[in-house]
Amino acid sequence: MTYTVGMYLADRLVQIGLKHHFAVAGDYNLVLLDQLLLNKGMEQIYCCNELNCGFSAEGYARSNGAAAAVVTFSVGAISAMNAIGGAYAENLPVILISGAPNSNDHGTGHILHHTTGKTDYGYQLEMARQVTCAAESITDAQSAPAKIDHVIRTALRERKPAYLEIACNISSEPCVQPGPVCSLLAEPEIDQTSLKAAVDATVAFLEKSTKPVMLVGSKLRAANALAETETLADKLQCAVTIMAAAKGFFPEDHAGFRGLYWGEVSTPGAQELVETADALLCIAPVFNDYSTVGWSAWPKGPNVILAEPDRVTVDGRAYDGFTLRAFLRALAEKAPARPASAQKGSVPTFSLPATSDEAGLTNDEIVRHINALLTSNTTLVAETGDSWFNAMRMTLPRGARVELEMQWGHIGWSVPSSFGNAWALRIASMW
Ligand SMILES: Cc1ncc(C[n+]2csc(CCOP(=O)(O)OP(=O)(O)O)c2C)c(N)n1
Repeated sequence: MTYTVGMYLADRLVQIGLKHHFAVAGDYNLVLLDQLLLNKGMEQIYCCNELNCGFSAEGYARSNGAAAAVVTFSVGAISAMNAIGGAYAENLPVILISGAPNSNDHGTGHILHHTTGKTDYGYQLEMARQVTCAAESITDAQSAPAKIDHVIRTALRERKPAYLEIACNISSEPCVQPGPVCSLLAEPEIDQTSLKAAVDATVAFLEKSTKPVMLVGSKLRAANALAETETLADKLQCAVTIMAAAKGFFPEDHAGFRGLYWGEVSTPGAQELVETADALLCIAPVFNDYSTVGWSAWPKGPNVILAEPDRVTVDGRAYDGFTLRAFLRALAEKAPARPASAQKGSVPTFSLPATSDEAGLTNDEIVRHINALLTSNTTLVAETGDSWFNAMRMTLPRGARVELEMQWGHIGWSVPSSFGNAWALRIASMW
């Protein structure tokens, strides 16, 4: 059998760990979908519309690390772009793959169905560039491998969605086969000089402090540094607080865990801890209007150490050229023990009013009953709106996961995202 562009794409998706891709068919991607189906390493999960398809891939990426959604041109892809904007906001590498007009149609003045009626078909690529970290249009088989690899590599490195459109006559064109995957998955190179300087400056800063506090933010999972953060907490022995969008990103049974910091709506004691810390180590935070409670709870100033996915700012100096994961790992080796901030009090929670057999179906009762159902295997997906606040009131057993979409905040996201997430967890439970 001739090896084709579609087969190349399928092999690459399987190589980066996809066991499924999400799809809605249309004239522009029919041949591509058939090519993808030839690969037995990956199942096609069919969706009822493209917005759901995009959100299913978004949910899959939450548990699997990456995902793909395959849609038809314009009438499909433009619907999916809302979910891709969400994946951008939430730092999830979802590859949006759209079928596209026949390469022979370009420049003919042909008006094609499903398009806006323009005879220049480049508008979708232009739109996609605004919500992805890399976007390519494939109109010939020869350049397909480089474009596919560029898009996938960039998405994995940046933890952002990326976009590919493939002319409908090109998916079944002959193509070279891909090499091994390690080149796509390789960890970025680390500037050891900069890393050492950042770690030394942070250690010096922490050594001068008596009651540092850690604040865990929502970009931590995308930075692949959940375990490293816990190891650092073990070493520092200080109080650890989480931001709302990072619920579940730090184990709540950890000796240092001291609750949710959300300004005025923090769990009891957490606001005072964070706002009186003489060193506040903010790890992968997103400070937006929600998380700062309308800019009233935005940690800033000389006490703040800002450890972001691509840079660390401490004591008036910025360091880059290494990953957050590498920084936290190196910091944990040298960090001093600073237990003072964690010594006072028990782990705080939002209190619920006493229940009774006659209690009605109130928010309090819903929180109580759902919380009682949570186990270390649960993934709790909290829909945009009131559910966010209910999720914050839950106490999580170790291992329980919470999914939130607090940056994008699309109502209706939770059902398709849960669907995709469940497919990914099905793989994990089969391993
Ligand atoms: C796609 C989208 N459209 C509009 C909004 C604006 N919006 C925010 S909350 C909300 C109402 C949500 O009502 P409901 O789903 O009942 O949530 P709850 O009352 O539990 O917060 C709307 C329309 C949004 N967040 N997302």
